[in-house]
Amino acid sequence: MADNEKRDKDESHLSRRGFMSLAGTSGAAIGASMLLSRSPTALAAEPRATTFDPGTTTPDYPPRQLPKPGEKIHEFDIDLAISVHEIVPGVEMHAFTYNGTYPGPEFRVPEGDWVQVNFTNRTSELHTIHWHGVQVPCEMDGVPLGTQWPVGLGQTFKYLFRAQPAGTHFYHCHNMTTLHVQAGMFGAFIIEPKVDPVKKLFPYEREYTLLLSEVDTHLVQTQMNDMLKMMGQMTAMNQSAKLMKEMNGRMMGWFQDKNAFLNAVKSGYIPPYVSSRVGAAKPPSFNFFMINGKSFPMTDALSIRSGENIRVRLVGAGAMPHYMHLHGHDFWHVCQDGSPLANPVKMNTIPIFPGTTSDIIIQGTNPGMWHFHDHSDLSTTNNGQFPGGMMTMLMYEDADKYGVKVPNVIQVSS
Ligand SMILES: [Cu+2]
Repeated sequence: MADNEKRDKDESHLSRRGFMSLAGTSGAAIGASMLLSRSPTALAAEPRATTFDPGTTTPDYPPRQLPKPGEKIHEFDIDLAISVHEIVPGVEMHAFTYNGTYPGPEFRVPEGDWVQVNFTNRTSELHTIHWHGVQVPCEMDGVPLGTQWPVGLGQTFKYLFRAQPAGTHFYHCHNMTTLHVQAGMFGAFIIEPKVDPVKKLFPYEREYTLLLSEVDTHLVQTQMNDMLKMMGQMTAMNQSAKLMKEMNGRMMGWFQDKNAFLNAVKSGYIPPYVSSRVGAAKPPSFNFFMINGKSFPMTDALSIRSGENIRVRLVGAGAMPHYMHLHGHDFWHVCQDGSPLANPVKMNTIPIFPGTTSDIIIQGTNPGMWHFHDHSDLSTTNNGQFPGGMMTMLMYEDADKYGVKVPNVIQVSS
């Protein structure tokens, strides 16, 4: 953190209210309504998640504690660089990648253990990491200018926090989030519970994590080029501390508070949403829809055997809702935003809203090859062509044994 704190003191009093308000999501409300809609019976092993007790959102460990001498710390290095990512053959994009992969690596930590992530930025853009759903101390929340200075070229920020609460969570960049998440800055963060009520109820061996997201490849290409050009110039000019100080305010669009912003507008400052300094100011028009960074037919299938339970962790990592539908089966919705549900809900289509995670259990009850896909027809296309996008297959490894006879072909056009 030291590097980030060394900047000018008077820059550190910027208003945090605007940034903090971005942190709220509708996820908690969705989870709560699902919890309340069922009687608290089935998952008695996790009573904290099953009753309406105002205390149940209290973290198990005080978030502002620090590790005591001798306590184990899981240490991870994350390097952010620019890599080429292939969504489907013929479609490559430049991406911001955590440790070179799109999405970033999946991290798994036991509940209650300490985590230290050494995040090094090797691009000229500014970045952070936000630990979505994790009850970290405020300074570790990764909101640029809200809780920390964004991490610049060549800088390392050490994120230190305790892994809580248990469940399926994720991490992502919180600087220029619309662009940087599309460019690949997200990954799964799984906190493994001491006792897993889901495993107790539905014994399983295999599990899969599916990060759902989408990208406007044209917008990412244009904006990344423009931003890198601008940031490259700023980095080159950053030889003078005085110049950087002026640029922070005037060029970056950072203000001490609302009044400073209003005064700047009165004296001629044009906000970027009125007239962008870097490329066209327009919202994304998504053309590729991905599971773990790949679109159909390059998505990985889910393997299952008859009689087996598999756990699937679904993460709404992008900006659009998705409606994951499984053919030929019902499945059990067992966790929302990491927390086990009071009573699992049986369904065949589950909405995954941005910022939410849902865990489901699929039971191997109908041998065959089955589509599992976003039921929004928009999202089962590649650049407007069906089939493609957010689609994968549930594949029974023992389908032959049951006499299943279906054509096994890869389709990229109909
Ligand atoms: Cu970023």
